Amino acid sequence: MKRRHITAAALAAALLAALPAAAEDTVRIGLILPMTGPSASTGREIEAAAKLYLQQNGTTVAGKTIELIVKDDTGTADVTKRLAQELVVKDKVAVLAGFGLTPLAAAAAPISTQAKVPQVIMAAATAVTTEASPFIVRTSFTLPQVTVPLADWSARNDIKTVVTLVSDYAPGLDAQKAFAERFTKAGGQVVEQLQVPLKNPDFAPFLQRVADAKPDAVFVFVPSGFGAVFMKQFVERGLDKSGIRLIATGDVTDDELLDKIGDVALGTITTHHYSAAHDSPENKAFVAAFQAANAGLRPNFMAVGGYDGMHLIIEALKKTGGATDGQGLLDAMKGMSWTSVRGPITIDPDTRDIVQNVYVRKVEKRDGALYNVEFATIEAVKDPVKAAK
Ligand code: VNL
Repeated sequence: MKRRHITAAALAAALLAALPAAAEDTVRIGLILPMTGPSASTGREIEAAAKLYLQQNGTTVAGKTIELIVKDDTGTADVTKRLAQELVVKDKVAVLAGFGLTPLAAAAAPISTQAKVPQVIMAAATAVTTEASPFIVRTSFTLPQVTVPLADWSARNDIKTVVTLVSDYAPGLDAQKAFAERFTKAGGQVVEQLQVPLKNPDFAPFLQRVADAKPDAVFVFVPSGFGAVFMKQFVERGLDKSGIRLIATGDVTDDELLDKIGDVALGTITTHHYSAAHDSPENKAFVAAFQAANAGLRPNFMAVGGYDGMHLIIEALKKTGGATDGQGLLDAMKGMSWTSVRGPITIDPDTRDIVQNVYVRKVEKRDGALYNVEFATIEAVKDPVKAAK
C-alpha cells in the first residue's frame, strides 16, 4: 500500500515537473460553445470560423503552437462555469473564448476575473456583460448598438406607432429599451412592449396582440437560431398580410436561416453589423472559404464574431511575443483595430467592447437566394449604453 502511494506521488511529481516545459511551447485556447441544444447553430458557426482562421493563418505564433480546445456547454450556465474552471485549472488555457449566450458569458466571468485570464466573448450581446469581468473583451456586438440605428431609420420612414416583441432575457430587454427610448425621443410612439419566453417559445398569443394593436410596425428581437420559428408563426397568424411592417435586428434574419425562411422575409428591414452579402473583397474571400470548408454552410454574424475573436487572440500573442500572462494579453487586445470581413472594427480600450459599423439592410433575392442587402451605413458605432455613462 505504502509503496504504491510513494510511486503514485513520485509519478505525480514527475508529471508536474514536466508540465511547465510542455506549457511553454503550446498555447491553449479554450473555446466554450453551445454545440448541442437550441443554440447549436451558434456553436457550429463559431467553431467552424475559429478553425478556418487557424487553417488560413497557421497554428504557430512567436514559435509557439496554438491548440484550440472546443467544449460543449449545451447552452447551460453551470456547465459553462465548470468547463471554464477545468480549462483554466487543468488545461492551463491562456484565453477563454466563445460564450454563445449572455447567461453563459456571465457564468464564466468570475473565473476569468479570479484567474486573470482574458475572456473573449464571440457571441453574447447584452450591453453590460463586458462589465462582469475586467478580463472580458468582446468581438460580437451589443443589442443597443444595432437597435438605435433601427429606431432612427423607423422614425424617418413613416413609422409612427410600434409594438416591440423580444425574447424575455437580458439582450431582448436591452433591445426593447434601446428601441423604445430612441424611437420615443424621435417622436414615435411605442404602444405595447411584449416579452416572449426564451425557451420553447410560442409566439402565437403575442402575435395576436400585435395584430389587435395594429401598429405601423412590429420591432422584433429573437436570438440567432430562433428566427425561422418566429417567421413561421408570423405567417400562420397572417401578420405578413396585415399591413403591419416587420422591422428587426439582424438576429431574426440570421444568414444561416434566411434562405430557409423563404420569400415571406422579402422586404424585411433590419439593422446589424454583418451580412454575408457585405460587399468587400475581404468578405467575398471569407464567405467562399467558409462555404468550401463547411459543405456550403453560409457564415452568419456568429461566425464573424468567432473569426475576429481568433484574430484578436492571435494578434495579441504576436504582440506579446508569445507571452501568455493574462494582463499582458489583455493590454495587447485593448485598442486593437483591423479590417474585419464586416468592415473596420476597433476594441475600445476603455470599455473592451467593439466599435463597428452598423448597416441598414433589406431582405432581397440575389442569384436565387435571400440575403440581407446593406443599403446604408452608420460608421464606428460604440455601445450606446456604455457611451452614455
Ligand atoms: C445573444 C444575443 C444570443 C444575440 C444570440 O444568439 C443573439 C445573447 C444565440 O446575448 O444571449 O443572436
